[in-house]
Amino acid sequence: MARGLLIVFEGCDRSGKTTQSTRLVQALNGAGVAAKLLKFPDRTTAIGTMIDGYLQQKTRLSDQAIHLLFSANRWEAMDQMRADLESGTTLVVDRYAFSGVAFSAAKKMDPRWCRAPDVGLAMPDRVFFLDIHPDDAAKRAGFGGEIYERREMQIEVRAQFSSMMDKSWSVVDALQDADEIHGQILALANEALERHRADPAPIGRLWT
Ligand code: NYM
Ligand code: MG
Repeated sequence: MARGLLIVFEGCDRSGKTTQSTRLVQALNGAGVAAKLLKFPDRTTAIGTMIDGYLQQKTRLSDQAIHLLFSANRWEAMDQMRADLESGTTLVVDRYAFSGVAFSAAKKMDPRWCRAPDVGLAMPDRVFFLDIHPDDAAKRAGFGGEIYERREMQIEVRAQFSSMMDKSWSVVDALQDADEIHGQILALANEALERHRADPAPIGRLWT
């Protein structure tokens, strides 16, 4: 049996990643594809609780400490993720190490330092980037509730994401109707799954 694919959603805050990643997993499961939804930060773990306190501005941490906690929160999930991928389950992940680099580098931290703690994580097969201008995101309900949800920060984060894109990324216009976005992403995901079934690649590439 072919391994599962690692599919990641990235984007600025309020771009619709949670909605779209949830819908993608539902659609894949409905079509008989084994797929599981994951989210980073995973706020349910002990490390995730510390991250949540920081994001909600209840606790303060240095830029370096919070960066490393976000990375540790991915590492604590990695063994299970690898086991799932190897047993044929496709993983759909709401944010990943790209968010780690984009948000920290947007605070003027050294991008090379920011990439380092994630070195060795499984590299995604496909990344869907939900693109929204921060002025439009700011109009959406809930924007501004957490620490990084400020216009200037989001503009810098968006630029950081742009600098990380390669051919495994698809940029999707997040201002479109949710059904339209879902249709586009499902088509892209099915295409990737079909290609993988025809020519299964092992879990190879690692984060560098
Ligand atoms: N975030 C998320 C980071 O700064 N670094 C990371 O490694 C990850 C995964 O956390 N503003 C930031 C991006 C968001 C915030 O994410 C919470 P979400 O998806 O809103 O729960
Ligand atoms: Mg958020």
